[in-house]
This record gives sequence, C-alpha cells and structure tokens, in this order.
Amino acid sequence: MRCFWDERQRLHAPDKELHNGAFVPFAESPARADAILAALGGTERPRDRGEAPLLRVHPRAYLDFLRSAWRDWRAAGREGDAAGYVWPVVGRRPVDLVRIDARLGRYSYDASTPVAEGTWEGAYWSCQTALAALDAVLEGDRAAFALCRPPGHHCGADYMGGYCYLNSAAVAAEAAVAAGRRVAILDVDYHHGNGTQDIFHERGDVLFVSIHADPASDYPFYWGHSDETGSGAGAGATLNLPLPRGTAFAAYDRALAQALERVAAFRPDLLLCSYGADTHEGDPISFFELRTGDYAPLARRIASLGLPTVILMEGGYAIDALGANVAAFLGGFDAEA
Ligand code: SP5
Ligand code: ZN
Repeated sequence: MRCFWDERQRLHAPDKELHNGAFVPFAESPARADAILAALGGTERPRDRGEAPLLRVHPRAYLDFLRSAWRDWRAAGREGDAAGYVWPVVGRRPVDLVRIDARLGRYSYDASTPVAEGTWEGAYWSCQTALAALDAVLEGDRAAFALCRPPGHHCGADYMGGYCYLNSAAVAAEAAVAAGRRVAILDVDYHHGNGTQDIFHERGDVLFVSIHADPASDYPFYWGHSDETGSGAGAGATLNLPLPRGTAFAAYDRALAQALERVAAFRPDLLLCSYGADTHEGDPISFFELRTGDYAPLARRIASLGLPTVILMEGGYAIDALGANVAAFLGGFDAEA
C-alpha cells in the first residue's frame, strides 16, 4: 500500500518529559520514524493542503497558541522546551491569559507533552500526511498508511497531551465526512484515544471504537472506561473495550471481534484505524503481551471488514521491534485486502 511521510515531521524533537516525578528522555522521538521508515518500501510526501482541514477540528485560538508557544516561552526568558505546570481543573472559562505558563495549562492536560522549537511544523506535517493517505483512499485505493509522528489520538479540539498536538485521525475523519463519507474510527493503540473520543463524543455520524489498557491502571486514566458511550446526538456512537494489563492476543482478539461487529453494524463506507504498536510485549511504557507475529492476523481481521481504510500511526516505543511490528501489520492488511 502507499505510505506517506514528510521529513519535516522530524523537526518535532522535545528533549525531556516529566515521568513518574522525574525528567527523563522524551520517549516519542524521531528515532521511531527512522525505525518505521527502514521497514517500509518507501514513502511519498504529502502536498500542503493548508490549515483549512485542521480548522474543521481545532479552533483558531488553539492553532495560534501551538504555533507560537515555543517562541513565547523563549521570549519570556525560559530555556528548553515549553511545558505547563498549572491546569484549570474546575473549568476552562475564557479568562484573559497573558503569561505563556497560563496558556500552556489552558491548552494541555498533562506534563509529558512539551512544545519544542519544531513542534508546530512537525505536527502540521503529520496532519498533512494523514490527509494525503486519506486522499489516496478517497481516490480508490483499498488502504493507505500515514506515518503520523507526532501521533494525534490523545489531542482534543483545544488541548494537547500524550505526545499529541494535533489530532490527525480527527482531521482525516472530518475531511472524509466533508467528502460525503460515513466514517468509523477504530483505535488499537495501547492507550485510550481520549482526544478522538472527545472530539466525536456528541456526534452520531462518526463512530469511535477503542480497545486499550484499562484506564483504572493506565494512562490517560480519566477517559476510556466502558461506561463512556457517547452523549447527545452521539449517544451509543462510542464503544470502549478496556483490557487488563498482561492481555495477550487470544483475549485481545475476542475484544477485536466485538469491536469489528460494532463497526460493521454502523455501516460505514470508510474506516480510519489509529494503530499503535505499543501493544507489543517489548514496549517500555505499556503492558500488553502481543508479539510481532500477532500483528498480521490483527490487521487481517480489520481488513476483513472490506472497508476502504486509512491506517494512521499512533504510539509504539519498543524501537528495536517497531519496524517489524508496523511491517507485519501493513503486510497482514495487504494480504487480506
Ligand atoms: C500516542 C501514545 O502512545 N501516547 C502515550 C502517552 C503516554 N504518556 C504517559 C506515559 C509516559 C511515559 N514516559 C516514559 C518515558 C521513558 N523515557
Ligand atoms: Zn499509546
């Protein structure tokens, strides 16, 4: 299948993140992309589709914040990457926020998502990569792969978090809806796709289904519980299937069958698959037990829906296994398609 990636995505390269009370090397590094690129046959560059598709998901104020946050941080005399330290737990009413510290808190929900010099450009091109893969599918390809890095599924309409700054799956979904498609999103990253869920929570026209580590034990904790099923017009259009730490493919596969049944019942004509390889047994920050050999059958099952499918890269931090895991997934999909 055609694979999309832009070298400018590398420009996003924060140094450190806050993890369990200490600053440690940033896990979502450009080396992840190198590992995946080495395992792909080659990639195509997206063309620039501009900011309009981003604005279908993200408000202007959030995009402006993200574009200037690092410069504002440095202008305030700070060193290193920009990160917040105060978050508005009781609500986010529109107070006038002058300091960059306040704006960083207003537009984020965690401390592991710093804004570095190239973050805007990297996240922007990650979205353009998703849009290029979508266009390949809208033009008739059975499937396409977007090497989205930085990833997107933790990012909401106006907040970053979980190494995610712009929600490329949501941006692609809205572009597909605008092109007249009925869209389902299946998220198979280890972590719950809280940003994507949030964006479509009140929407009945886009289905969101996620299989992930139980948020009672795992990040992002406050989303992804099985009683979150959508609200308003979106009631029933969200399905969360949390699984315990230690889950291996047999149990994962049973949840997948449930997920696919729901997707099929929604009768979409386009599928977006947020794929994370952090379900792998070797992942340093995750606790499922999938093996490299499980990714081909996993992808074959998804492909068996028979839907035009855009596969978007999300997480996966076992860099030594990452290329093989992505190649196995894409190969399995191609074999079934
Ligand atoms: C897209 C995605 O998979 N995001 C995951 C975000 C998880 N963040 C919380 C865990 C942070 C662990 N950081 C460990 C760094 C070790 N160098
Ligand atoms: Zn993840």
